[in-house]
Amino acid sequence: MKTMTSLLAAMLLTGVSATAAMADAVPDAPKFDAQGKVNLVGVNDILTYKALPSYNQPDFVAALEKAGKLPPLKDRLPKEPMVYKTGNMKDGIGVYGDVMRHVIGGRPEGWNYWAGQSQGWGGIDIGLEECLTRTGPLFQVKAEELQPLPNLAKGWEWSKDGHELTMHLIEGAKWSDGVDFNADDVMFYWEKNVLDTSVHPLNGATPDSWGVGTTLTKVDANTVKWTFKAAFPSSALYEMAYGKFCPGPAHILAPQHPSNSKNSYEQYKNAFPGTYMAMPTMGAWVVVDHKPDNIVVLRRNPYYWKVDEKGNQLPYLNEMQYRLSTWADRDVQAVAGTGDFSNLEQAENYVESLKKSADPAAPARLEFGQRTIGYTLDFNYSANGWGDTDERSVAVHKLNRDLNFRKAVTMMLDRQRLGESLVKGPFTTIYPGGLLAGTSYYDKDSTVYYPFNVDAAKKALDAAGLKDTDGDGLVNLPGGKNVEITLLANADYQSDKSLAEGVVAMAEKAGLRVIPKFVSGKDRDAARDAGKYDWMVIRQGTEVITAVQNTDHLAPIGPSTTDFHKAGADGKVDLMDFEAKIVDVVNKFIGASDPKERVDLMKQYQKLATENVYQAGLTVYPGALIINKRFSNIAPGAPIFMYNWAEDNIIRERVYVAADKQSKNEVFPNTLPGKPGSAPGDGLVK
Ligand code: BQZ
Ligand code: CA
Repeated sequence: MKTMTSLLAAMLLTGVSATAAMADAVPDAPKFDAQGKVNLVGVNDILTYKALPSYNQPDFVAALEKAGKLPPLKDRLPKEPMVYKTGNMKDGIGVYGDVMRHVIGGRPEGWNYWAGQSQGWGGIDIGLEECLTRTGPLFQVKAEELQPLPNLAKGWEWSKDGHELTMHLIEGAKWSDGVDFNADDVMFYWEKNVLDTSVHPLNGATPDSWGVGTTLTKVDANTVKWTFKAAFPSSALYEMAYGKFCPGPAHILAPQHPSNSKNSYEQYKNAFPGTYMAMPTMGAWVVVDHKPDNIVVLRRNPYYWKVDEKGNQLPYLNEMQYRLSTWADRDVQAVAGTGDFSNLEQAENYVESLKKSADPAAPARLEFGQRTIGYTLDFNYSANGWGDTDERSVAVHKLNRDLNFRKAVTMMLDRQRLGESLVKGPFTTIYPGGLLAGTSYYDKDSTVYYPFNVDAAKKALDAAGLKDTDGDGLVNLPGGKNVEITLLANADYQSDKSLAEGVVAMAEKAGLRVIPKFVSGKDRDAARDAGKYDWMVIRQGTEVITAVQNTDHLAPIGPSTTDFHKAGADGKVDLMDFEAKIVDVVNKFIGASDPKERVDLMKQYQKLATENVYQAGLTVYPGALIINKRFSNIAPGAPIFMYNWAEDNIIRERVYVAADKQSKNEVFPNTLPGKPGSAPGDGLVK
């Protein structure tokens, strides 16, 4: 296992990365072992659902209950709460108190997640949106037992033929305002936010996300039933986890929905602005204050439906804070100890962060995981009107659909140098595209790689019909002007900008003019979602790590499931031939239940995607989890990104700080959230 000092030493040694590859074989990545050792367990070792003889809560909450300011604890908890098993908690049963201070680069737009509003990312929405199943903690589940954890759905059973899945919801649980949670919340989300295609939930849920043709019906107050075209579709349960099936409070949302009011869809989306506090949640903490560009503060949810084996109602931490700053500042504050948490994911910050946290007296611990941060160069493939339709854009989108052109693009990229432009040493490695090396469904022999070769790239441009007809060193469209390509990248991350600048420079060398478009936060998301780009540098999602999560992002199995090819003006996705094969393979994978068949299908996906340069991989590297040392119950080896981000993976509701280590950083000590719609910092129960 690599220690901090040997990692630092390795970085000073240049030239450790792989030599130039033979054609087609993917070069072996420089060895990089994850630092933390994961303790693999079974699903039933983590949690269960049962009623306990008695329950406890923080003293200040008990005092507020005694003062009649909220109902008795036993009436706030469900019939059978979720119970975390002590055996799976690294430091055991915890104590109440303290706050976790996050620093994030996003900005809350409002609280209507179900209509596509971002809450600033960085763990805010992950904490607020509880989902039917849960997958973040699956990094610790042994392969033979791998399946999504129950969550709001506490159990389920398949019909004999596997086409129906009956799902049992937690009974008697309540939203943070005390209103019952039940199947009506699930059905409102499904019918009025997923099936209603005028609504676009954040994180991309579409009617096809659980398999084309899938339906969902209510059986009774605590039971819903899924019906699938395929038998025993294993992926479906993964898509019922974060970010696709996290139902919202129907009693608050439905009155604002266009089907029940005079609101337009835009008004429905904006019905719960950033100034609206205490939006009901099933999560462990509730928003009580929001100072724009400054901070978001959340206080513990007195109706939270999870406990430990001693009956202590979770969470242990009374408060969550999110400082509104930059993603880079998150790393700086975490290693300095003025912030408590960071997913170290921007390679530029690795040197400084490692140096600072190497000191035994450093306030935070830093632990690297395996390589799961992968970047690609994506092509907008729509030639039928998704995105810009001006002549120049359409011409470029058509070029993107030409394999010679894409081969030229992938061979003009020196991935070695792109990686090293971020950080030297054993971190980055060449990423051809497709599934990431070292992940469960990855197959090296099915991975095609076109090595860096500028001359070959120029030949391929020529084969795509692009010649420099006016001799200025840049290729022209047949009979026309120089080709000009817009390249979209997220301005909030230095890594994204550095990689985009690298692509621009390397394209120029091969005779291709590329114009970078750095756009921030929600505007970047909007440009991405509307296809307002020719090329895009983007950090890849869980689908290239797990294949089973966000599988619908791998190919346009529906009109709006991928970020790079959505339906055009005619409502259809103008699939390319190889792409139609990829769609077929991905649909089969979503519907398949036989593990062998699934492995084989992903080999087919990998071959088709890399051979056709579907998305041009750039580089891939490991991230590191930085957490302040005063926190307990952080599972060893928790990755920053796998099935989900670390803000889910570490199960924050069971993280605690020992009494003698607790800080005095709570902004609203001894208070509970007020009523939905309160003003920021107002109406708290005390
Ligand atoms: C982690 C994550 C938690 C979204 C976001 C952000 C958005 C994207 C992506 C990551 C941030 C952090 O990532 O970088 O470390 O905390 O929030 O949600 O990049 O702009 O749209 O997909 O997850
Ligand atoms: Ca020219």
